[in-house]
Order: sequence, then C-alpha cells, then structure tokens
Amino acid sequence: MSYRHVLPLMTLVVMLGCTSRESLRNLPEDNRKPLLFQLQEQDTSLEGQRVRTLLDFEHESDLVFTESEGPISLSSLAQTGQFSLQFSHSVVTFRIHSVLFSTAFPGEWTLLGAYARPQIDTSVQTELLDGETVLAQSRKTIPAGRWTFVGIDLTRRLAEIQSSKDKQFQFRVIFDASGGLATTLIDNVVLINNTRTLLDTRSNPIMGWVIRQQGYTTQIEAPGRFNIKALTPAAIDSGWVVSEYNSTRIILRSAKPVRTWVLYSDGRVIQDGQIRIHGSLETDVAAAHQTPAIVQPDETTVMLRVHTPGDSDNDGYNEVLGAYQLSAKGARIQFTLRPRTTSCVAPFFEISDLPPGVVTTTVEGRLIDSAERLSDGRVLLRLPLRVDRPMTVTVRSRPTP
Ligand SMILES: [Ca+2]
Ligand SMILES: [Ca+2]
Repeated sequence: MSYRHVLPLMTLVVMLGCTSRESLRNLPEDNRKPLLFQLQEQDTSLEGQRVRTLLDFEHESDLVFTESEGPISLSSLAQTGQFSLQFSHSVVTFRIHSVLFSTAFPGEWTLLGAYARPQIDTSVQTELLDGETVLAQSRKTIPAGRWTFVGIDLTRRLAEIQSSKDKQFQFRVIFDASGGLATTLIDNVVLINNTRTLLDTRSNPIMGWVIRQQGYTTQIEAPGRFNIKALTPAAIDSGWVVSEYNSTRIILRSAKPVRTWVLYSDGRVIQDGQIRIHGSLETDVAAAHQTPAIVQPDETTVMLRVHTPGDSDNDGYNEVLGAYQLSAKGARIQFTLRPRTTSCVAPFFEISDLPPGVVTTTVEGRLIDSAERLSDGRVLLRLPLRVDRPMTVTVRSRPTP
C-alpha cells in the first residue's frame, strides 16, 4: 500500500479521533446539532489501523469505475486531495472489483465504504453487490455539509461474500431523494480494517473483561458474566457510542432513541436504569439498586450530589449509572452508609474533586483496595461488602511520593 493511499485517511482518523474519552462524559452540550450527529462525531470506532483507498477521484479516470443514473463530474471541494465526485441524483455504483487489483476481498478488511457530503441531512443506504445480487446492506442518516463515512460491515456477512458466485463486486450508495437532492459529493471509496482491542483485563478472573471493536460492532466480553455486542453509530442511527470505558465500567449511549447502557465488569448491566445481574454476582445487588441505602455525608469533607442526570429521585444514588454520586471537599472524605429495608451489596461510588494521589478506603478500620482513578480524575469506588447496618466509610487521597 502506497503512502498516497494511506496518508489522507490517517489525517482524517486523527481528526475523528481527537475527542478524548473524558470530554464525552457530559454530552450533549451543543443543542444546535441533533444528538444523533453529535454521537456520530464522537464515535471513534472507525479509527483504522489500516486503510486502503480504492478510488480517490483525483483523476478523471476514476469516473470510469463509477456508474450513475445521471451526469457525474469532479468537484474541487474534496475530502482529501484536490477533487471529489459530484452528482445530483440518488444512486451511484462503484465497480470495485475492477480496482481491487491484488487486494484480497474481504481478506483482512472489516469495512467497505466511502465518505459522503450531502447538502441536506439525508438517509443513505449502502449495498455490496455481486453483479446485481445484494450481499449486504446498511442504512443511516448523515448530516449536511460534513464528510461522513457510509458503508458496509464486511465481517457481518462474511459467509455470503466469500461464497458469492461471480465476484463481480459493486458498492452502491443510494441517497434518499425525498425533499430533492442538491449536489452530493463522494470522496475516497475505501477498505478499512478497524479491528482493535480497547482494553483487556482478563488476567483478573473476577472482574476482568475485554472490550473490542471491529466493523460496526463494539463487543464487551466478561468471561462467565456476559458477552454483549453493540452496533456503533457509524452503522445505524440507533447505534451505541462508547462514552467511557475502564477496567470497572463501560458507558454506552445512543441517540435514536436516547438511551444509556452501563456495564460493570462485576456482572451488573443497567439499561436506562433497569438492572440485570449476570454471572455469580449476588442477586441482592439488584434489590439494592431498587432500594438504595441512605448516604449521610460528613458535610465538612464531602457533598452528596443529588442533581446528576439519571438520578430519578434526587437521593444521590444515580439509577442510570448505578452509583452513588459524591463530591469531595478535600483529600479526605467520610460518609455513613445506612441501608434501608434491604442490605446494600457491593455498592459503587463515583467521587469527583478528590485531589490527585493514591486512593485508600477504610470501612470501620478495614482497608479496602478497590478504587479506580478514571482518566478525568474522578474516582470509581466499589465496596466489596454486604452492608447490613450503618457503616462509616473513609476515603483518602495521598500525594504520590
Ligand atoms: Ca479526492
Ligand atoms: Ca436516585
């Protein structure tokens, strides 16, 4: 693969991938843009270790491989390079079998697609065909005025592609013409291999998991607890973007409809506030989620946050996140946990504003080492205890020597 092929797309990947994990936490802030498009922008799943450009429309000769129901030409408004393909009708088809040359298909590639830039927000269907037989298709909505990837997840229809009869592969893009189609641009028909492991902590047999992305799927596998696959916003409008992940928790969000999916590596999975327990985790965890304990803060050291989005009754336990919400006033905080009708089993606490340093937790003099410092500085603390009576918890952050 030549640099001419690699560099433009890698530049794009950097642009797409520059949003940090932390900054995704409190979306959406930008009310001018639909949440769907905000999530599409924050979806980093298309970051490709490898990209192979099949057509870049830098030369008139690329038009030879493009079939269309109307006139096509080159535009000087390009995603990369100097030119892109422009047209004013609904359907364009690219004869990719003619430009694969020695590239194995699908081979290592997980995605086939192109970057499109319509003048109105529009729904787009993409198809992979063998001759006129549709092998795979995908549909999503993309915004006006911004280059957006549209395409096919090759990994999901691998058998169909591999066993296809004629290998006369074509890639078709069908824009929804309702409302009229102004000039639409396409640049860079590409193959992407976006296979990557975000995190692998399986050396820990109790809480370990692996988070992978490939094609349009984010897979979260916690051996013995759950193995969950979520489609990304790059795939469909109802797709899930990864807005936080670490060895304890992953938070997925979707826009259409607006939903939150929170998975803890210990086996609790919470979708829009509804909890399910997987694996050998005690079912009392679910009862404690329904009837959380009362957190009584030592107010000189810590504040209970009762207005976080997802805390349905403003008691400081956030049902959507499955964690009590605290804000530290200094490097040492103390609070008392008072169970109500049910025991409080293995509760989670999210602590903001605790100064940097090594976190230690004691519950009635017993030292507990189960806090994780998140990349934005918050502390996620799990108390691996069954709390049947009021217990006082102390959390300290000590500066690293
Ligand atoms: Ca170009
Ligand atoms: Ca609550």
